[in-house]
Amino acid sequence: MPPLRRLTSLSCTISRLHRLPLLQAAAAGVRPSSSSASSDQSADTITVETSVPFLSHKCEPPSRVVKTTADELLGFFRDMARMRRMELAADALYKAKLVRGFCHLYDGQEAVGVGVEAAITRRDAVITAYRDHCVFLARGGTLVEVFAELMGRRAGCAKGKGGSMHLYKKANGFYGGHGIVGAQVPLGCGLAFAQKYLKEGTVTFTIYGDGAANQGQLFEAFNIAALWDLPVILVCENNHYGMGTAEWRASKNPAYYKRGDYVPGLKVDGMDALAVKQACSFAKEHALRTGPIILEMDTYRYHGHSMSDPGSTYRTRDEISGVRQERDPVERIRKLVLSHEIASAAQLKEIEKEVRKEVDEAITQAKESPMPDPSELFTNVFVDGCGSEVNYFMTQIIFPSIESFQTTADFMARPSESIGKK
Ligand SMILES: Cc1ncc(C[n+]2csc(CCOP(=O)(O)OP(=O)(O)O)c2C)c(N)n1
Ligand SMILES: [Mg+2]
Repeated sequence: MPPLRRLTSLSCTISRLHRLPLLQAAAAGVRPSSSSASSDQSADTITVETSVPFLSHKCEPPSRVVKTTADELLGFFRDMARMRRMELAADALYKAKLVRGFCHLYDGQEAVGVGVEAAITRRDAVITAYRDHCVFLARGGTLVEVFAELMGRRAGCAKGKGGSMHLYKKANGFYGGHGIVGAQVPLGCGLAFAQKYLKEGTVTFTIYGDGAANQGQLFEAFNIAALWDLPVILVCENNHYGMGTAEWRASKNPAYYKRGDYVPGLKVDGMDALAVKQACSFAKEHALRTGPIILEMDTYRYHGHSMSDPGSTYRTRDEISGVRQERDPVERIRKLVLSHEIASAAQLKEIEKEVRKEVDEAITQAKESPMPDPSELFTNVFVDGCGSEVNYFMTQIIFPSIESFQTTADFMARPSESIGKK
């Protein structure tokens, strides 16, 4: 069972819930279409129409009517609330100087993370850029692994050596976390090539931004992916800004779902987790049958580009608060849960309280994890036996204060207390 669809204690009690008046559903701004009231409501199918129609390029769009369940909606709510809380906590840790280096937050974009995951399995692959914390969590990474990695500690998913931009969990099909804008797109096509070559029947989702969408390497990757019918889904997370640059300043044609020319595409409301799920299921099927497809996710980031960007110099505060009010992905699911009488407002608050506690506990645990041992300095740099050996000259140039050694093996053989001392 995909972990994002787990049962919560709430789903056992929903049938006893007081039915909300219909007016309340209307006030919530969502249109419930059908839900049957049986004794096991958590498993019943609920159908919901996507917030806006899909726009398509060279393909027939999927239906706007999405099937879901009470369980799935509650799972989306909990998972997105956890992501939101984690990102706010990461912001605070950064400001407290416990996180150093780069840090790019995902709050606002959570529906893409959970929606992609809801449509695929862990045998499928996902690869993304540096805005990776929540994608890692969606792929089954833990809060402790994220916070420890951000703080450079051993319990991090990359042993504290990668940091915010390089979260990784190969066992769950998550291939990073990449800092070079756009570079993950050809890498993702390479993963899809391997999947096809090995006849795995799986696909790769390679996620990039609207800024990255203007890079030459993407078009080269589209070409090969289309030529070889690779099972790759090219997900453009269009949050409408690059690094302090609005999309209209950087893109002659901001219809990113059409930018693959001969590659079909769909434009999706990336603030609507159910629309994302629907589009990703459709795209997975398409990619396995026919080859690449682009999904442009229309989304928004609330924070600045990274921690050094206040995020308010190239856009107005009104724009940001308008998106929060009208399109927030967590609030959308809250309204659906309430309008379908799946849980009460108080129960959803309780979930948020539980999530806050989970995040606080994870931070405490991450802080208790030690820093990496100095002997780890040159491990995991190259695949064993496939890369250059770290040698005397490199260490003398880059780390002149570190004791000289001839090969990695010599270095590794040193007692760790002696490392760092001449
Ligand atoms: C090849 C390369 N060029 C420039 C940068 C600096 N840079 C980092 S993020 C970024 C903007 C990318 O924006 P977008 O693709 O929209 O992604 P978002 O940050 O909005 O998620 C730039 C120019 C980089 N990391 N790599
Ligand atoms: Mg962007």
